[in-house]
Amino acid sequence: MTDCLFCKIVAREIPADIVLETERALAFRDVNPQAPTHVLVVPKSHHANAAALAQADDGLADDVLKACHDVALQEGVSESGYRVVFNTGVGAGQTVFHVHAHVLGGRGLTWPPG
Ligand code: DGP
Repeated sequence: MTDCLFCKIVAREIPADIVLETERALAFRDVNPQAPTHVLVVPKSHHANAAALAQADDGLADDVLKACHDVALQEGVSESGYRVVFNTGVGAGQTVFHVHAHVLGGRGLTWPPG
């Protein structure tokens, strides 16, 4: 998609601190981190939200979730615990409409989230 911020990051048209790349997913640090580890994991192809990702072909959602866990391992938060969040829809706080998983860790995480 031409006018999508995260498509532009995938295409390297906008810089990002990339921490992991697979054939179909890209992970980069959130510009406004909410925890010591705060990484966004996106499919390289454009899907607006988690519902669209779930309906994508060929296990793309699996690839994104595996990339989340690989990020957690790489960041050293897999043992202490981490959170994977898909804000889905404006009412849930989604502001960028290219689906992205927030991988948060490195501090205590309270429940329920705000
Ligand atoms: P959400 O509110 O769930 O749609 O999350 C969008 C996240 O994207 C938010 O935490 C801030 C992050 N973000 C917005 N613009 C940029 C950017 O240009 N670069 C990076 N790395 N992150 C961004």
